[in-house]
Amino acid sequence: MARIFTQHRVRKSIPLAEMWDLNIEGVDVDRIPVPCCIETNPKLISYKGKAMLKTEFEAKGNIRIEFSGVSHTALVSLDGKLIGKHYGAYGSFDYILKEQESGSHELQVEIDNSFHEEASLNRPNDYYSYGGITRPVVVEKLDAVYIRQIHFLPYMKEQKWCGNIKAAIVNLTKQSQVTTVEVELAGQILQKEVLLQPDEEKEIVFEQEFATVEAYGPKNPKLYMMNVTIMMNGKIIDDYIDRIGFKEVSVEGQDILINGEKIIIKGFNRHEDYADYGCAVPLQAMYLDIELIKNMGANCIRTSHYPNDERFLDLCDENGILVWEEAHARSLPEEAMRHPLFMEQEKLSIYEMIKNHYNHPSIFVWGLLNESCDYTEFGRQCYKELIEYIKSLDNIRPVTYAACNYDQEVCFDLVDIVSLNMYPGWYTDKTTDEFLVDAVRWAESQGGAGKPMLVSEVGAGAIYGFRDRTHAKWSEERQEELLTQQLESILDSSRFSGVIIWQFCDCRVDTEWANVRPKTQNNKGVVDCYRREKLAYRKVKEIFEQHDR
Ligand code: ADA
Repeated sequence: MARIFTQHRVRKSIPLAEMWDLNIEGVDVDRIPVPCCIETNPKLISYKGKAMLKTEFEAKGNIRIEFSGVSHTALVSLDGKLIGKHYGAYGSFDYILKEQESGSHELQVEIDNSFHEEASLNRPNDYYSYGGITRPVVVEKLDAVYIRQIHFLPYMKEQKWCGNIKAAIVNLTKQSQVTTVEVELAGQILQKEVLLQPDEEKEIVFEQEFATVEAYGPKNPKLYMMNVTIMMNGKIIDDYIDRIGFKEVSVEGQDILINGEKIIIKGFNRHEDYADYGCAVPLQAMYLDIELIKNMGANCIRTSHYPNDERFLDLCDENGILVWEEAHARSLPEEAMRHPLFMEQEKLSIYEMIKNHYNHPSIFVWGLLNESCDYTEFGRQCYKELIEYIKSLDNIRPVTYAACNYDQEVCFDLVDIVSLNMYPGWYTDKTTDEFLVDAVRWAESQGGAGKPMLVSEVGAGAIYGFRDRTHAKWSEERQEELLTQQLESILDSSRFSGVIIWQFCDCRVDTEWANVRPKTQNNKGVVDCYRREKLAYRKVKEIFEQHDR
């Protein structure tokens, strides 16, 4: 997996070219970087359809090919043979290929970013469905046995930190293998002898007390390297390094607690979108975003409306920025949730998100189905099934979803935190205070009584550079004015555990939204798509720093 730290010292990754061949029928393009959005090429700036990407690499024996993000439908072939099909632009997926012949191998990926029949989560929307291999690809050499996954769960017992470590190891051979699995963490070494049958996968569990470690939190983002190795015949044949933190998140009455301490969320919704690079946001731009968000005194990011690049989560971990990570979906009406593939594809997005991102200490809540059909019996069944599915993969972190159907909601009883999107002064003349009173009434009367409440979206639009003394709509002055009213009211309310501003940066939207989106962008960022600050930037900084409760 592409991370911002070294994840393997023993397991070797096979170098891949940075430029791949590109073939699109009828379009005169032949090369593209990976990762990259195809829309970065001016000839493809609004292209919707199929594209073929190809590269070669040298390898032999067992290999693992991992894609961290292909948008949004991928057909993957090796040496002309189909090895898999994947749908979902924001999830990591991998293939294990055994005993490959020594020599050059051709990797081919046919991508499709059109709103085709089988893409239940991609529909014309208030963000852009880019195309391409938009996140890094890694090819690794594997030995006879490898570590598929490590999950770390920290918890407090009798005032001492403990850790539950689950290692999934896989025997790739037709013989049984005797191995030693070792975990090194915070100065402790844990070992277990493991016998694996041919082709067997086994989960090895370690429980351990870590009495001397420091807690992880926004003010002290203390990370520990967890190094897991497999030894066979006295030789280390595989390793897996991850960064973890000792943190507990819980919900108590109306409060969200981190390590038993009440937290007030001051955050931003952030789309993965950077001007000409689209959703293939370079690490440098991710780094800039974190610095700008930190500089405003924010302590949280919501990954609206899909799981993010793992390198971004790594940056959040080390900067103590809390993360609401969300499975892929935005504003699906009942008819979309009745799509025959919807449930399967939404579950895949959830599965890949939690399986791959489980260890990130920055993640404090899982989200799903932003502003979707949470007001009908059918919709409720979907929410119920999906929230239970999330809980089956992680029964520790709270779950929430961002609602906007107010007095129609029938799903607040299913979540741990009640979250509402509202745009007082922008989409409605209601004041923020009036909205908050209504919100509490809706929550209290529709299954969310006594639960923590968050304003998961609030904001206003502004076109960068449009300044106006009359504070006309779309002016930076109007945005600043509205955000000031909204944030002051929400952060002064003791009933709410915080606010997440819509949004950090302007982002491209699908052409079908052009009529309601100047510049075919969602312009509610406090910075524009080039990260140029609007007037609201400094105002938010002032308000967030004032409200340091
Ligand atoms: C919604 C939605 C966001 C965005 C926002 C807006 O609440 O969740 O994706 O569309 O409104 O700008 O209107």
